[in-house]
Amino acid sequence: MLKLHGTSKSRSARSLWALEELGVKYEHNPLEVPKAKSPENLKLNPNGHIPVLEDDGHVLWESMAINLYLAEKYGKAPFWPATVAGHSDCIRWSFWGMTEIEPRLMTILINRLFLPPDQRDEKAVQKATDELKAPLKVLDDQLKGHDYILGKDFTIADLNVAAILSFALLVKLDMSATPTAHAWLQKCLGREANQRVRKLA
Ligand SMILES: N[C@@H](CCC(=O)N[C@@H](CS)C(=O)NCC(=O)O)C(=O)O
Repeated sequence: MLKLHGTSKSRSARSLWALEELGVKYEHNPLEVPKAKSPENLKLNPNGHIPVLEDDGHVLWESMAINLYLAEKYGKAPFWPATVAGHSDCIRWSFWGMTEIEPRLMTILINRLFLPPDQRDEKAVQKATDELKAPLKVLDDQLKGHDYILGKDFTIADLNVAAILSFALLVKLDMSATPTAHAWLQKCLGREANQRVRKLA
């Protein structure tokens, strides 16, 4: 039995979205962020983070690893492409999201929403915003003439990158210079499977 630990109000939303897209049966433990370092969760993930997936005794953490695992084990083409080259494209774009996009968006998120106002660093926000321009243009160019990142179909690459980029909407990042990427992001986040996740604890 599949079990996903982590509230939808966290990065666990990414893996819940993957589970919903795949249409598999799973149990959801909506563990809240402050409880991620509980003794029970530390036994599953020594980092004390969510999400954590359990699949018949296999315990997996790191949201992107969970999603690629779920796509490979339970997905079919085109969501999980049929070829090794297609798999490498999904891995490539997922790593790209994690390294080029997520740290910068986290800097903005922390300094715009999480820290108390007197501890916020506006210079760090500006630097991260500037640094996002080049990778967002890469995504925008990739999507020109394509419905989705790998072509005409929605894949785990779209899900992973859109899930990371959903933070951009939270911090109201100006994406007007990359309108194709912005429209694609809205389209991906508007999918029914993701809307169902928004209603979960
Ligand atoms: N790189 C990890 C990050 C996981 C992570 O930091 N999760 C946060 C919630 S969004 C967490 O568990 N925070 C609790 C803590 O650090 O105590 C992933 O993508 O799964």
